[in-house]
Amino acid sequence: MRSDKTLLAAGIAAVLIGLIGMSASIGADGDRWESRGGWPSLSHGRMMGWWNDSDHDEPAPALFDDAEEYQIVAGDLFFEPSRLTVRAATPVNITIVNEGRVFHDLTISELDFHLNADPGQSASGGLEGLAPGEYRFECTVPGHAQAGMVGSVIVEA
Ligand SMILES: [Cu+2]
Repeated sequence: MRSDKTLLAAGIAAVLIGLIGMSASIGADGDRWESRGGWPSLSHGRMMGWWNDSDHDEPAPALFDDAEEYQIVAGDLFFEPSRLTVRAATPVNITIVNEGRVFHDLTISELDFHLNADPGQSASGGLEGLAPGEYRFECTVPGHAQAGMVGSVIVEA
């Protein structure tokens, strides 16, 4: 006799198998797009550099005490919120929570700021002394920024 637990386990296994299949197809699509030369050359070169340098292994920027805390959810393929407004010259800690099924990062190239998070994981890093302005962030996994994983940190005076 099958118990509810058995059915639940079978259901979870089916979902996991489905997710693995989806991840594999995302990777295959990325390779296919790349071989067509569909990426803008500048971001393609930068992204390839990012992957080759394995910056995704580097530690997150140090957190600050008494900082204002902000959280950004990374999904497949979006950031929520995609706009963050912070005050200039105020320490800020940013946390990325990856609720997606694939690896994502949050990179502010202009500030050399990188947060990397595997599915179900989060990562936090600090920023301080920001001058007023708008700083673009994006996910640097090939194809993700083009698919919508971009946003801005607005620093108000
Ligand atoms: Cu991503």
